[in-house]
Amino acid sequence: MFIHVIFGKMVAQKLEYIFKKFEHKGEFDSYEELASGHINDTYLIKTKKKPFFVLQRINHGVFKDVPGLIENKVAVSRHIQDKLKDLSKKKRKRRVLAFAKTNTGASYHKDEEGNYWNLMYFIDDSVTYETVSNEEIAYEGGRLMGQFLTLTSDFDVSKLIEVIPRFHDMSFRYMQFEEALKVASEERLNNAKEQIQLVEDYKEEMHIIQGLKESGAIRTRVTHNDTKISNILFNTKNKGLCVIDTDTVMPGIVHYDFGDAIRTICNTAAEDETNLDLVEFNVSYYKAYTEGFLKKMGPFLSPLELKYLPLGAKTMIFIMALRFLTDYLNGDVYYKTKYPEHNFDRAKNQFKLIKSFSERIGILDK
Ligand code: GN1
Ligand code: MG
Repeated sequence: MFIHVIFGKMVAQKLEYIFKKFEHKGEFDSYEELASGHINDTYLIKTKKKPFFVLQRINHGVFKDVPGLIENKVAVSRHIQDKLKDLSKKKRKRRVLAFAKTNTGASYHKDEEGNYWNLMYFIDDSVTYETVSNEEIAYEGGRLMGQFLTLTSDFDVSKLIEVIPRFHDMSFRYMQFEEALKVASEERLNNAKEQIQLVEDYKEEMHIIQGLKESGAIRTRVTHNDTKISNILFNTKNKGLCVIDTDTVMPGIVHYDFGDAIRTICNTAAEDETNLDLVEFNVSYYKAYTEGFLKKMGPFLSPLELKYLPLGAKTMIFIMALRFLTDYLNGDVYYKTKYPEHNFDRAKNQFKLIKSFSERIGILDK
């Protein structure tokens, strides 16, 4: 308890120190860790008088070019702010992330230990979910993601850096998996026998979308690349407000964003639920999400992009299963974990979801 108090005070002092490096009128009062992400450290900074802020330490082990990443997300936010200029200032502030500048006019602060920090304005009276509990939320999630893609559709994609090269590239992820098989412990290889076989079973089908991307049949556009439900902000009446966590905004294809959202929205349980009986693919949420998504994005899609959306969903569930499994085999070096089998449990969860997806939807068109 005592150690906790001291540690909490040290963290508060550090966060206050960093917070003061940015230009704003806020006076630091307290902080809360927002612990749902697997990569960065994110804190809600409560000030004596609102607005509150979100202070984030970007993991520079994972993201090799943090200044480039921050440039990406600030530029995309500005673009959206511009597109929403007909809204009142008050409304606009709730629809798109706004970043604070440092006292020296930069978009990030690099501290003495080499850590990179960025600061955003917190959007008040908002909620996020780890799972979806009704169709309205699924629909709104789809509408908001579709809107994000339409608002960024005229952004020059060549201006964005690839924050993690080949992020959703199946051959790259498969190659990493093969490397992990070579270094994994006997124990973990043995535990994961069944899942390793599943990777082989699905492998061919799971490369189809990438083939279409590489052949140029499916176009590259600005995509978010981490569209899980917890990255969609809702107001207290469950209306979609704003897409958050834009760290991975970079060139991609529509299937990445459609699919990654489906992966979490249609899972009846959270991503790391260990009771696999609770993990099912909810088809009515799929329909609701797709309806909301296409309401915005439909006119922007080619017939081929449209045709491959269901396979995009299956592929994104698979790629996460593969990445969690790979990290488990590597000895948990990438994702934050809370216990030794955490990555393995996440992988099993995603494999169960693919199975349920296949039973309940199948691939409509190949
Ligand atoms: C990671 O850190 P977080 O939670 O925003 C990961 C995503 C995964 C997600 C799984 C840079 O995102 O690709 O979908 O975990 N981000 C990175 O929950 O690897
Ligand atoms: Mg993320």
